[in-house]
Amino acid sequence: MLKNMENEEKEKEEKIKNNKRALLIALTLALIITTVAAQTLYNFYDSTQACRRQNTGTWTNCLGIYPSACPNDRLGCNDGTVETSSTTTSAATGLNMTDFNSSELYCDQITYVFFCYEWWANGATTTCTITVSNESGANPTAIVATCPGTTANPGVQCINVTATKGWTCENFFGPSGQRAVATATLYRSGGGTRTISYDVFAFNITYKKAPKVTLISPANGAALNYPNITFQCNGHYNVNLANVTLFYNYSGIWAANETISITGTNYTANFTKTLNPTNIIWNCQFCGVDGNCKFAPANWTLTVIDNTSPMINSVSDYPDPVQTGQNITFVANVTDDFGVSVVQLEVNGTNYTMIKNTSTTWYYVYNTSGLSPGTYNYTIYANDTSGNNATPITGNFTVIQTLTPTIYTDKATYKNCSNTIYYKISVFDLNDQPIDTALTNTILDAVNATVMTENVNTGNGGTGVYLGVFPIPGGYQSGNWIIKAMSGSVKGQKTINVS
Ligand SMILES: [Ca+2]
Ligand SMILES: [Ca+2]
Ligand SMILES: [Ca+2]
Ligand SMILES: [Ca+2]
Repeated sequence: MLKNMENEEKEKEEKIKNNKRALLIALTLALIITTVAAQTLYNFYDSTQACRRQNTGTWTNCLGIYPSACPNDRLGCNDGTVETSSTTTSAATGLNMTDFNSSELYCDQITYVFFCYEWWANGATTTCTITVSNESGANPTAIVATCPGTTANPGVQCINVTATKGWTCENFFGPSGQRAVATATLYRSGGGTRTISYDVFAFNITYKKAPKVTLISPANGAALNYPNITFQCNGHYNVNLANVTLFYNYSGIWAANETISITGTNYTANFTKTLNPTNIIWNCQFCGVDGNCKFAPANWTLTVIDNTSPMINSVSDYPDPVQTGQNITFVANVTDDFGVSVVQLEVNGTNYTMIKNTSTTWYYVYNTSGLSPGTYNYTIYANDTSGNNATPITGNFTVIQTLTPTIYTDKATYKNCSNTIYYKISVFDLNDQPIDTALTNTILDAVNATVMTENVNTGNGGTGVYLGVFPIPGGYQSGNWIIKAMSGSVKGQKTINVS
């Protein structure tokens, strides 16, 4: 029977206050203040589910109605409404009571258990016991061995039986489990009928509540071959939930990773994380607005594996053909589900480590000085952070002989003459290949600044001879002059002297 709710509320508040006071003192005294989860205590008063009485050695139904409220429940309230049992012989009499509340789903921990009773007999009794069991009646432990008096005096007695049994929430709460049972057994002393009256025969439990937490996915022990993983868990409570936190040891240390503020009494949380291959354990902690927090009963394990090879999506090389001594740049596009570790280029029997440019692009600039004209194969290799190898990709490129425009001048030294110099330059392709020629005569001053450009010829498709005339600006009448000839990326230059 539930006690008057108002009184229960007051007692609950008083216990909370005392609890907070004790906590404050403990924290003040402690040199090192660690995290102390706020826990609210709850009281549970007898919710008798079943009652049987023993009359002259035979078990039979009780007088009251169980479960029900007082006074139909005759055992839960100190109200003078009593159960009775009797014996007319030397056979035993007594009472057997089972006590639980299946609708309370959020008991987290039993804090205290008291057994309260008030009984009396109409005459002398002997060999009296009250036992308690946390196994639905099995393995009872005697907590009372004193026979009742013949009046109600001294009133309700409560015995602290917290340490008598290893009480669990299931003994008193939830849909199923081994239940708490109390049993009285008495015998008459002398002759005649002995009737025993029981006004109170009940457990009184103080317990802590917490949300119920369930881990949903990835399933315990899962091995997943992808980096983006959603951890899903559910919490429910009889008061609103405040937040849920994902905990795991991904960094090597068990720690909170992310907390989500939530509302309502039932919440399914999703935490999506990008992980590297690893073995982790994880759990979710839900907290109610009453400050009570709870993890799922057991951590789950997860193995993140990478057994998928990286992909070399494309390779390129430029310029191709490349002239001897010039650079050729190799580019590879490589992707992986977790991460590309190394991309290598093999040219002419030597491996070169390519350089990461973007998340998927790797390059290497290779100088062809060591290569004779000809066609060469190259191969790109890649592996990921778990050591999986990509299928190599092969390409080729051609090295051609260097084309250096050769500059001929008609004189070794030029004389300044009225600030005008006549010059004659010839440019030849050594292989007599068609080339796009851009011939410039660029005069550089002492600080390497261009002072004049003229006589540009392009696209004649072959070798040629170019003649030009240029004036020399004031202040630059003498010194070394550089003439440059360019053909694509190939260039030649020559220095002439003006005196
Ligand atoms: Ca009473
Ligand atoms: Ca009563
Ligand atoms: Ca991979
Ligand atoms: Ca090529």
